[in-house]
Order: sequence, then C-alpha cells, then structure tokens
Amino acid sequence: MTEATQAPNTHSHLTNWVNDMAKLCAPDKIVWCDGSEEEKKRLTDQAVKMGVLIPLNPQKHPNSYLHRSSPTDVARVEHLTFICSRKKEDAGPTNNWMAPEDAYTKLRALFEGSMKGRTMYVVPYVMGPLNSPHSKVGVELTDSIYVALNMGIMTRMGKPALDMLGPSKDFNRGLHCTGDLNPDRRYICHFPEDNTIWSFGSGYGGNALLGKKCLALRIGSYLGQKEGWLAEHMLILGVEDPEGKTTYVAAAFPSACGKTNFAMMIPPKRFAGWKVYTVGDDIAWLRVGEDGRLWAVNPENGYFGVAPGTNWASNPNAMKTIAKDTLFTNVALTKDGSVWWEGMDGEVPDELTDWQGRPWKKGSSEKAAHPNSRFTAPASNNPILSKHVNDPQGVPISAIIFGGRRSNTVPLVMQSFNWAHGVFMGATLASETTAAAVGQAGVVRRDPMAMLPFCGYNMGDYLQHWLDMQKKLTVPPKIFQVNWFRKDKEGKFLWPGYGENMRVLKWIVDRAHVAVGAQETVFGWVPKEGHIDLSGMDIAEGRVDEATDIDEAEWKAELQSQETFFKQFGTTMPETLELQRQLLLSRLS
Ligand code: GTP
Ligand code: SPV
Ligand code: MN
Repeated sequence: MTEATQAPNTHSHLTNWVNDMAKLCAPDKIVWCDGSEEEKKRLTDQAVKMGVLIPLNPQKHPNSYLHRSSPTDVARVEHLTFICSRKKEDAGPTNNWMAPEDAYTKLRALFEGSMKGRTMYVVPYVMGPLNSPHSKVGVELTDSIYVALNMGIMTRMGKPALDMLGPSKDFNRGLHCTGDLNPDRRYICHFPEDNTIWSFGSGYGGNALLGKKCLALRIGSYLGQKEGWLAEHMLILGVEDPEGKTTYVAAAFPSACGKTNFAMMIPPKRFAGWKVYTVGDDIAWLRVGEDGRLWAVNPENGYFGVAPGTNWASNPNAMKTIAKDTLFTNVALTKDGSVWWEGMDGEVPDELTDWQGRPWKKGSSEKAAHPNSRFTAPASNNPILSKHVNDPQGVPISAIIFGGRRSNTVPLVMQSFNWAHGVFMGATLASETTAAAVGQAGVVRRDPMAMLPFCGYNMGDYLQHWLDMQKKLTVPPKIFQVNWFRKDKEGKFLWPGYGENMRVLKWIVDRAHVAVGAQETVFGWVPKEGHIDLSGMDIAEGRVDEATDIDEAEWKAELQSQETFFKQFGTTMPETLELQRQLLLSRLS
C-alpha cells in the first residue's frame, strides 16, 4: 500500500493526477517536496546513505557532492526522444515521432509497478520568475532522489510553485522513472497537446530533469508558437560599458559549444570598465514587449554546466559558482575528496578515482572525468549574476547571436543585413556534434538556432514562426553569427576564445547601437580593418586573418548542404529562407 506524506488538499487537479500516476507506478511512499532548506538537508543525507551522493571534502567543497551515473547513462539520447503530437507532420522531419496512444501504451507498460519498493517524489516547480505571467508551472513525479535534488537547484521548486499554481489545472505533467537504466527500455516522450512528458529509463540531466530541455524547450517552443513567443537554446547576458550603459544580448550555441562560458565571461584587461552580467546560460524565453522590443527571461534558477575545460583561466566565475552547494556528476575524485576533470588548472594528479569509481593513474589513455561530466550549481552563487534575473518582464535584447563549432568555412563574426537574413543565418547554423548527446562526436550537422534536438514541433513551422516574429517587433534586435572554433592546419584553435570573445562582443554591441561602420560582403557585414580591438592580445595577426577568412569554394559546398537540409521540410519550409539561399548563391556566382 502506498503511504503519502504532506499532500496539499487544495489542488484537486494535482492530487487526482498524482494519485492516478501513483496507482500506475505503485511506489511504497510518496513525498511531496516543499523546497525548504530543511527538506534539502534531509534528502541530501538520505542520498548519501543510499550511496547516490558521495560527500566531498567539506573544507574544500562545502555542501557539495559527487554523483556517479550508470556508465550507459551519461548524456542526452536524441534517438530515444520523441515528439508525440497527434499528427506526424506536426513533429516534422527532424523529430522522432510516435502516435500519442502508442506512446502512452508502450510507456504505461514500462511504468506499471516500476516504483515498487521506491519513493515517488512530487516535485512542483516554476520555470521563470515567480508570479510572472510568462512563467510556467510544472510538476515532476520522479523516483530519483538525485533528480529531486537537482530540480531543487535548477528551478524555483516546492511551495512557491504550488502557491503560484493555486487550484488551476494548467501545469505540465511530468512523469519520470529511473527503471533499470537499460538503454533498450529508455524513452523520453513529449505530448505537446497534453502538456505532458513521460521519461523512462534514464537519470541523466536533459533526459530526467523535465523542467529543462523537455518543458522549457520542447513543450515551451510548441507553446511559444501557439502563444506568439519563442523558447530558445540561448544564454542571456548584459554587457555594461564604462559609461554605465548596459546592452542585453542572447546567444544560441549548440550543446557544449560555449554558452555557459560566454555568459560568465570576464573581459580582458584592455576592456577596463566593461562588465558582463549573467542572466542565463542555457535557455531563454523571448517575448515582444509593449514597447515593440524583444524581452528575455531565463526560465532556470541554476546551471547544469559542462565540467571539462572549466578552470580558473577559462572561466573564473564558473569556478566561484561551483565553490559550494554544488552537485558534480561523473567527474573524477582526488585523494583528498576534491573533484578533478580534464582541463583543470595545475598539475594532473598522479592518482585519481575516475568517473566510474575505478583507480586512475596519470598518463592513462582513458579520461578521468567523462567528457560530458557536469556541475549543478545555484544561480545565486554566480558572482556576476544580473540583478534582473528575477524581473518578471525580463531584459530587453539588442542583439541575437548564432554560433556553431566549425573548424572551417564560418568566419569569426558576421552581421546579417536584416531580420529575414538573420533568420537565414540561424536556420543554416551547423556545428560539430559533442559529448552532450550519445553518438559520434565531431560530425558537422545542421542545427537551426541550436534547436535541432529541442524543437517540439515541425522545424519548418518553427522557422516560419521566427520570420513572423518580426511583424510584432518595432525595434528588432540585430542578428549576428560567430564561430570561436575555427582551426588551423595543425588542428589548433585560431581564436583564443573565452574572455577574448569580449573583443567580438564589443563590435556586436557597437553594431547593435549603430555606433560603428562595417564592411559589406556577399555573406553579411564583417568588421572593418582594425574594428576588432586586438590590443593587449597575445596572438599573431595572421591567425586572426585566418579566423576571419571567407573561402568562396567552401561556401559553395555549404550552400549545397543547406539546400538538402531545407528540402526535407517540403511545403512547411518558408520560401523566404530558400530565397535568401538563392540570393546568396547568385551573389556568389
Ligand atoms: P550546454 O550546457 O551543453 O548547453 O553547453 P554550453 O553551450 O553552455 O557550453 P560550455 O560553455 O559549457 O562549453 C563547452 C565546452 O566548450 C567547454 O569544454 C569549454 O571549455 C569549451 N569552450 C567554451 N567557450 C570556448 C571558446 O570560446 N573557445 C574554445 N576553443 N572553447 C570554448
Ligand atoms: C545540453 O545538452 O544542451 C545541456 C545539458 O544543456 S542537458 O540538460 O543534459 O540537455
Ligand atoms: Mn544546453
């Protein structure tokens, strides 16, 4: 028999649904999460007792823990992620689709009795600032204490969510069960028309923290199209100039392509007086304000960031953010109870315990930390957190940036000629795949707006929705494309990246305010000679030339691959974008 604790009696839509799902999954116990500090401590202690969390050295990492996941459950699984819209066309050619009734039937069989002997945590949460009309309430039912604790960091969780929901039945219904972690019985299913997510068989972030990619992006983008807004895989930052004027920028880069780093950037010495503030590092919800500008909120309340490569030189603000109250997943452990990963500062330790809990020796051919190992840390730890993160209306966006990981072809920075051309730049974004998703890394694929794995409806309709947004914008943000990842013939990055990206950001801000001229090319506007300030940067000038070079032969191949990509959308592909491609082709020849 199921034993329940602390069920509120004022939300009958919620309690009825929880009871139905409990009947299906048959947990021994139901725990309603209230989001209190006391509860966090209790669940953390319990997770330690269960061996789900390993306490780190409290002197070095106060209130922080290591979690090791199953070695077959370390990343998102795009091939097991489904959009279960009633009509297949509504999922579009780039999503896996299952008919809703088939998906419910298939997953119901998996969920049936799946929580026997386990606890079901009821996790109410808000995506977006509390009590903002733009925020969304979700409730995730999960048998994973690790998921419950992560949701407590990543969202506004517990009582505030129930208070905001009130008696309404308008909330996302998320059901998650760890199962036996067998990838053959793993499904991440979204039912946009029911505002429902069923996730079975994975405990990994993007598959299991249902507020993040599942609600805030896949269901969010679907709602955005219906309601006239955009849910995007974008960081949001504010950049303050020495006169004290702040400009807000949103940037879409695919998974593990630099959003967290860009959002937490420290400007180099040359930019004394310039400051960057983080609003968000992964997701932006964008709406047109009454003033005709585009306004952005970050629906999240924490960071689920990539650990490898994070260090005191590349991202000091991230290092400060993860100095306490942090859950580490699949990183390596040092002898003195500290964490380690590839790209950490200082000497590589002689001996470690690797991400799978095995002894590891310096010089080993295997990585000590998983390439997609991550930290979960509260936004409130970030020393450069924007004071506007909780503003219900968000921040006004002056520039949108699209960027991919490309060793060749795409130059350091370009500006679009206008909105439609900017949407074309976003629609033709391509990037080398990374460890954030299961599958081969380093393969170039087209990833419109960095949303290929996250668009909850037909991507052709999504691109049309982007074009349509312009009608409501009287002051549209300027649109740019960047590439931090261009390589030389030896395979070394040409551009130093990280804080030095401020030099490109400065040009973008100047262009957004029409404070500087630009050089026209057939592909877009690029900085004039000398307009990217390189002073005080230790780099041979030839390398910058190489990073900004545009090779027309490479671009012809690029345009062909765009055509193939566009064609798959058939009649849903906006003609405006195909026209943009053909115009570019004719300018080229
Ligand atoms: P998700 O959380 O997966 O959405 O990733 P993200 O876009 O936030 O990526 P993140 O900032 O965590 O960076 C991913 C990897 O790219 C890390 O290993 C970084 O060290 C590396 N990286 C970030 N910015 C730069 C850059 O400007 N240049 C180079 N060469 N590498 C970078
Ligand atoms: C990404 O893969 O883009 C992430 C991590 O931000 S996850 O939450 O797992 O999707
Ligand atoms: Mn992401």
